[in-house]
Amino acid sequence: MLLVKVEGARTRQLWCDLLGELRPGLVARPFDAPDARPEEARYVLTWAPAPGWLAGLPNLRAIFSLGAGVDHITTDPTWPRHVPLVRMGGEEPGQRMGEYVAWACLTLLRHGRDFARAQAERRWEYKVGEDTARDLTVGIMGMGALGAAAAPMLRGLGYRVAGWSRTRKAVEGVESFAGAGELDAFLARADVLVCLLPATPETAGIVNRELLAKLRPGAGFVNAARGPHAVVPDLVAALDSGQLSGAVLDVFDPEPLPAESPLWSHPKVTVTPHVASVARRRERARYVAEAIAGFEAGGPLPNLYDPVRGY
Ligand code: NDP
Ligand code: OXD
Repeated sequence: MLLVKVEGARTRQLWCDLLGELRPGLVARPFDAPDARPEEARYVLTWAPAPGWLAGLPNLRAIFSLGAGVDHITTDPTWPRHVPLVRMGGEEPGQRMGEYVAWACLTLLRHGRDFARAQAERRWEYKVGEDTARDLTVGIMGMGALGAAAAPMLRGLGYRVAGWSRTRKAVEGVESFAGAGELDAFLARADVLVCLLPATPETAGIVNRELLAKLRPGAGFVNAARGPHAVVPDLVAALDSGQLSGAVLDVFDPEPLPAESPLWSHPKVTVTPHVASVARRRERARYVAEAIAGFEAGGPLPNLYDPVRGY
């Protein structure tokens, strides 16, 4: 049995219906269904389970995260660490994240925020910048599945692309920087900094005053990873001083972004509600169904969380 624990009774049922269709024989149930027995649960599909809930499932074989990030699961101190934790994968999340990053970089380049404000005030604001994408370097922090998918899309628009990761990468047309020792050189390249890192103790608060000061003056910033990566007062200070010319933010701490946050009304900030890469439900259900099929046939589970790396 697979238990689905996500918000909304109708949504839970939709997941169960899809999983049952894609893997006939798999009994998928909303976690709160009358016949959902914790001791029979072999798999769960979840986003942010209440702390302690996973620990109450004694016979789990795998946990499937609805998202590529799993911090909403691993922040539960009681989550069963001996159970494999599968991060969402497949092709669609990369395509969608690439689209979001491309849009965010272009909206920074082509003054999207200024035009949206001008339109809301019925103002004809003529503004054409000097640069084209070909004049700019996008620096992607986090060259994993999503960063690697975004890079060629940016290249296709004409941007130069640099990537920073823990280990060196060979992605065509992308200058690779690796580890803490190469972070400053990477930052010095970036006209637009894009954060696609996982949330780990090492990456918490990484986009702070010190880091922002190392970017080229007037750089843009895009955060589509996790809210805790960016220190909001430092971000606002960099925007106000002109060190940053603009920011596009999809993720916040907490979410939803509280109404009193200065980010909502900041003239240089575009806010989106954690929508950068939400793959279609059917595609995600297919990924889970295929992973279970492979696992039950004796193969390995894909895209596993590594407790040593923390992502
Ligand atoms: P991956 O695990 O595939 O990639 C993570 C990348 O970050 C890797 O390149 C890794 O390096 C690098 N990295 C991790 N820690 C460090 C570090 N300390 N220093 C330098 N580089 C580091 O993850 P994904 O690409 O699939 O996803 C990235 C994140 O995006 C997710 O964790 C999630 O938080 C966020 N996300 C946001 C979504 C949204 O809609 N806004 C949707 C989906 C995901 P290496 O390659 O060397 O291991
Ligand atoms: C995430 C996701 O991890 O939506 O944010 O996949």
